[in-house]
Amino acid sequence: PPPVRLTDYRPYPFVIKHVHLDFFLEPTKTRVRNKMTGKRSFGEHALMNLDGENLKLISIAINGLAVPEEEYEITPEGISIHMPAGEFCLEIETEISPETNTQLSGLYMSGGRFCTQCEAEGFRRITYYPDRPDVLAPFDVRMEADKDAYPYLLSNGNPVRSGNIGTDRHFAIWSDPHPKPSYLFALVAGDFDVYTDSFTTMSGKETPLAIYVDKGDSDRSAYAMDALKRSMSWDEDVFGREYDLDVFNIVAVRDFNFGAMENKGLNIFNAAYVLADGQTATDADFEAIESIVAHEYFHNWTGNRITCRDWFQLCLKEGLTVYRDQEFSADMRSRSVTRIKDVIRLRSRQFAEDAGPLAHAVRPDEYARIDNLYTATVYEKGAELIRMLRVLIGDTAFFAGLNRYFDSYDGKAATIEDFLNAMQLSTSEDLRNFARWYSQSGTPTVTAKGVHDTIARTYTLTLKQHTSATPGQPDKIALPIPLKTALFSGKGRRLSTKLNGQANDEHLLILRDFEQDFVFTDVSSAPIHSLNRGFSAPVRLVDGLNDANRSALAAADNDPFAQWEGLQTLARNILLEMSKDEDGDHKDSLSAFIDAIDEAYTATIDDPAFAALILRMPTVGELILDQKDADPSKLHATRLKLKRAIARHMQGSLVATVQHSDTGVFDPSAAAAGRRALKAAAIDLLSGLQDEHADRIYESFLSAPTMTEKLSALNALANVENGGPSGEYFDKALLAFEEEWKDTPIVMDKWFSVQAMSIRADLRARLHRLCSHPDFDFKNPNRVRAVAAAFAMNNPVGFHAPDGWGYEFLTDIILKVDGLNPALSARLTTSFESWRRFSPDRQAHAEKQLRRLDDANLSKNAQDIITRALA
Ligand code: DPP
Ligand code: ZN
Repeated sequence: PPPVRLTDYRPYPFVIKHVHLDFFLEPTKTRVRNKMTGKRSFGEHALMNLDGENLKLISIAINGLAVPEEEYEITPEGISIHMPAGEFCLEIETEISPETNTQLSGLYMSGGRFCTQCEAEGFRRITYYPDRPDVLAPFDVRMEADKDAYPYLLSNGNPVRSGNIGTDRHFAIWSDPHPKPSYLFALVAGDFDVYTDSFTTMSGKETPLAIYVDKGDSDRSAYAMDALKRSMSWDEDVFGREYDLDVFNIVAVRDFNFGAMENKGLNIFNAAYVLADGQTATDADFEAIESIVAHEYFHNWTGNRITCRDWFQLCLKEGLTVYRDQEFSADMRSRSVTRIKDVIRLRSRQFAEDAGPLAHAVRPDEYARIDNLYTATVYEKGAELIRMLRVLIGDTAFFAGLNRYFDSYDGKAATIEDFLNAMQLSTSEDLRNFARWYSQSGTPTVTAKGVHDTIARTYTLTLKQHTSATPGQPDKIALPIPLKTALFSGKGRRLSTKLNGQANDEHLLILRDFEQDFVFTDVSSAPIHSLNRGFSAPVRLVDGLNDANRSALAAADNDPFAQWEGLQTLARNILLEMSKDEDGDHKDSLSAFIDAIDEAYTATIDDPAFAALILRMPTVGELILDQKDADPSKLHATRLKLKRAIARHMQGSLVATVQHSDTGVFDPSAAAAGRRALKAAAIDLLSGLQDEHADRIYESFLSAPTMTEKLSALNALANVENGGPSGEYFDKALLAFEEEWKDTPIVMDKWFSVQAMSIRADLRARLHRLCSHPDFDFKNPNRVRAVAAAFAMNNPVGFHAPDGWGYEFLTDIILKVDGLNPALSARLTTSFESWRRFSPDRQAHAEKQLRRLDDANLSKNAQDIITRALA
């Protein structure tokens, strides 16, 4: 099929003024009566096209009269109906089978309950409808179901009425006054425990809040509720945005393709991002819950009140909303630690995507399958563009522009152009070139070179930008790249210098051309430049410094991101140097590096979350980005060697850190999480000394008071390579873990994934055991991801095994999943995205498996990824 193109966009020729949906809920035979009123808005063609997929048509009537068969046609995409002139009331009745819907798109069953997922194109699997984001209508929904099996009946908007029908059945009616596109529709029916609270909005309206979870889980909803209330209040304080319905509901379901979904007034969440307490969730889980609850809530304005005209504009809501949730997390936690984690995620996921065959623009101009556009580029790079825009135009213009955007497009479906226009009207900075960031794919590399002139007392910084060709975009144009920059003396003192006559100790350089000189004046001695501070632009930087400069900066830089980045760059360099020359002893560079780490660690120990990041070495996945013909096993071995050297040197302080444990009640705060993160980093380093600390690590597992500590010990045991007591300890620990948590699926997902990420010699046999475990379920995305995605995305040593078994294992899983859930199989297939970066033997094995997939006649979603990967 031909791709969907942005230039083919045409407005829909009908307005839908109101939708009334009636659901008669039965697992295998649900009846849906859909009554739409509306009229033609332009044009004369009498045909109305509605989308529909897997629907059984029962009846169709216009203005109360049955439509004769020759007046409509069922098409592969839906239905075409001859419409009369003027206002119409179109009634369509269809039947669907939620129970057999394993794609988890549309109306389906999870754990015996009805639930929905409609973004992007799931609503057409519920009823015939113009299933596109630019058709907005108010919805009323009536649901009818068995009373005992489905005591709660929920939908969007406000509850209107409910009651009994005879003795066995009941109904509920909900009404959503805010016009919305169909992808924001939601329905839930089932039995739950409910955790309730309320929030009083800035205009004094008390709003009941509720979280619906599995029976027995309501205590574990407290943190999500707290995060929701903080989000509501933060959006009022920072963006002036208030909630707008009488109630707000969240439902947790176990079978879900996304993390969560922002349906108007009825968010549906993957249960993994709702339920948490100290016993069952790690600090990373708490952090994710906080940010996802916030993300979905923030969509109420950026996504729901103002939605997207078409799916090419996906970043309009996602990039902006990720930016908003990142800022929220930064305000709730440590700003610098949050920023570093965001950059780690961007670099490991988005930079990798941008560097391979799946690279695409933040706003692409064509796509084959919309489900495959929910990518790191649209989300994470999309967020970076908003952040960069704020740096470029300043806070005042940024917030003025956002308010203008909210005022101008509330209740409408907008485009990136609309958003940038609102911004442009609020700033004197010309944003025309900035728009290029949305259309050009690939990560720019900025190369820096500085020359000091002692006599003129100037420092000339020459910056160049280059972006490599990406699929469909062989030639690149220059982008405006804002780089926060400071100069330091050789002794590590920050210099106040002049640029364009302005004196400052930090300057904003905007690199607009392919090459540009920036001349700093009043620079008495040769400085060291610190560039892209705070990661002000999403670029790769070749800094033009030597390692001595970087060590000096690492010790002196007052920008925490720059300090951390300096050490990461040193680590990357030494790792690449060591892996190039395996037999060399690299004594001098090693000891200089370890001193720098030790010094930074000691200096930051009062901020444990930050100190933990200092101890973190670049992952194999990150190192691969800098390589051709990469050999992950070798990079892993090198990385282990480096970790071992650090552990040897810092053993005393690492052991002391491991022995520390907070006492008393569990505290999910960022400060307490930081202490546990540091402990985990220390355990991880000590595990590099193979079995030397096995007893200590096992003991730490046994006595762990929190899931974070339990899992960090388990991870450490998983990553001691061979033989020795660690192996026995690992298996003993796994048995104990399984015994304790076998009835708690979200916790058992961790048990599956810690094994899938292990690098022990028995990995392959272990993976096969996991897939035949009685609790393994190809229909449950969390469980499949716990094994397959954990392995393919977080275990580069195993996945890229030189004889190709890792590729074959993943391929076998994709082949089994595809018939059940194409969105999931396509997602797993993206693990092949970097296959051309690896050594020739690995490439041959990967290609063989991609060809196998290509020959298997898979879903359109999976085929789209396979075709692009092989192109
Ligand atoms: N539920 C997904 C998200 O919030 C898609 N909108 O990003
Ligand atoms: Zn989102």
